[in-house]
Amino acid sequence: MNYQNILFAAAQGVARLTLNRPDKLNSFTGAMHGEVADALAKVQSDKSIRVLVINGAGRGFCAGQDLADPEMVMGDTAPDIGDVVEKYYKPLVLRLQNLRVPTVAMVNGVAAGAGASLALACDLAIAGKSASFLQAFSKIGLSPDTGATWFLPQRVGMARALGLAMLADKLPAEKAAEWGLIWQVVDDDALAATVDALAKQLAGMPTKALVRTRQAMHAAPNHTLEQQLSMEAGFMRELGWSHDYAEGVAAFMEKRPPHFTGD
Ligand code: T3D
Repeated sequence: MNYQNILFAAAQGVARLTLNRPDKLNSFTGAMHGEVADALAKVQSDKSIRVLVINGAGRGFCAGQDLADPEMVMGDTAPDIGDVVEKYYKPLVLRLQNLRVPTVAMVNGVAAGAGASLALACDLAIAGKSASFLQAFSKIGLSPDTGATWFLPQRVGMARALGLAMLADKLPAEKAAEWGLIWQVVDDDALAATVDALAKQLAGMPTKALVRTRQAMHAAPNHTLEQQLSMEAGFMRELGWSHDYAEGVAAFMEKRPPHFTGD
């Protein structure tokens, strides 16, 4: 596929997906969704990729749905926004959650609407100090989507989640980190280097263990303690037979750094 709305490249185990509609703050069109889905399929099938970094071109991360996208513009009949969510945003979150590698959102500017949700759907979100998170939905008469109602209350608690979503105030990156919405905030000019170092670190880690960690953490709210303990045991059983576990233990015993392959 020839990408017009994103940039995608992979090298040394790190895949980088850049939302590339800077003039429109990288807001999502149907075409961009198709390209993102194609790039995520590449990540899923290319075993040399060990981590995915998502960022936005220009001054923003992503402003959510492009409100001028022909698919969304009101004609004689109102569009079915539920269909748009089912067709694009729900699969996007599920693809990210089921991705076989860890994911990092490099939030270089405003993340609004589904753009904020996209950052939250990644495993680790790192933002520059000038970035912000905006639950823009109520400003246009909608309720949050793309998993925002799932991720927000789990990370910041119900009081803050409801305040953010109902009032649609911009949450500055530093407060987002303070509240536990994102992993880290750094100076704007340190963002690229910080994310590069993190991506390199993740690309050298035991990939399957990281992904099982994500899955277990996200499954917990819907499980009883007993169900969660069983899930943990299942993952430990599987990982216990992995190359990376054998390597991790051998490296520990031999007092040397491990060489994880993701197998
Ligand atoms: O279809 C559905 O609705 C279902 C799916 C919903 C998921 C959603 O994401 S709903 C939420 C959609 N997003 C928004 O409502 C955010 C709208 N944007 C804003 O509120 C502001 O742009 C920001 C707060 C994000 C940034 O403000 P600011 O002042 O830094 O930038 P700006 O001047 O508003 O935007 C710069 C340009 O990007 C501008 O274009 P122009 O006038 O220079 O040609 C603006 O129109 C464009 N832009 C920003 N966001 C969007 C957008 N164009 C289309 N859609 C956008 N979402």
